[in-house]
Amino acid sequence: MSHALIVIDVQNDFCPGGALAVAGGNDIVSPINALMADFDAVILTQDWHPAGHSSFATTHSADPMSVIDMPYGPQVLWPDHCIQGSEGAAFHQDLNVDAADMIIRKGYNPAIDSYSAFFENDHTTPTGLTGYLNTRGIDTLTLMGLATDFCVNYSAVDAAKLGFNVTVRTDLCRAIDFDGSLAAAVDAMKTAGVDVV
Ligand code: VGL
Ligand code: ZN
Repeated sequence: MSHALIVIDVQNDFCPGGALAVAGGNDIVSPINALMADFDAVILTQDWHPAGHSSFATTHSADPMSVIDMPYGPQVLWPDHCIQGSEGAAFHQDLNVDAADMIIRKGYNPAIDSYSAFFENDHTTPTGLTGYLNTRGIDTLTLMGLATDFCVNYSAVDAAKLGFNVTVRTDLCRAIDFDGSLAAAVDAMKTAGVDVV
């Protein structure tokens, strides 16, 4: 059994002061760093959107947090966030990025959002992470990071569907919790067979 830690989107824009701030997002950084040495591999994800991304409310002249129908299904429209190369897209300054074996970026396709570390929101286009984990013989994953109800949730559900043993450490996640999204996410993860602790 080879066990990877996957740290989801611990980036400035998801921390207090950021464009899509998640309350308490910065509180999880030190405890995440402290866990890294316990794993066979450490993987970080980085939300990485081009300016004018289709998940941005400004792109559609719509209100942030409104929902539109995209060809792949409903899409929440977010404030502009995690624009490639910006300070908001950078990892939190205290995150131990040097400990990462692998950094996987997602959301770079202008037409499709990508909450999950495994597939874009069409649930079809792969990011390549599955191949990376499989070729390294990793079968067990512990996930944490931001935000519980979006990128952590989608990543955990996809990982479980792909056959990995998946644990989500909710104490080391923080949620956006918009319109019941946190409760729905916990349900979805449990239904998919994720160990939500
Ligand atoms: C996320 C909304 C938009 C996340 C990313 O990291 O959970 N949420 N982009
Ligand atoms: Zn995003």
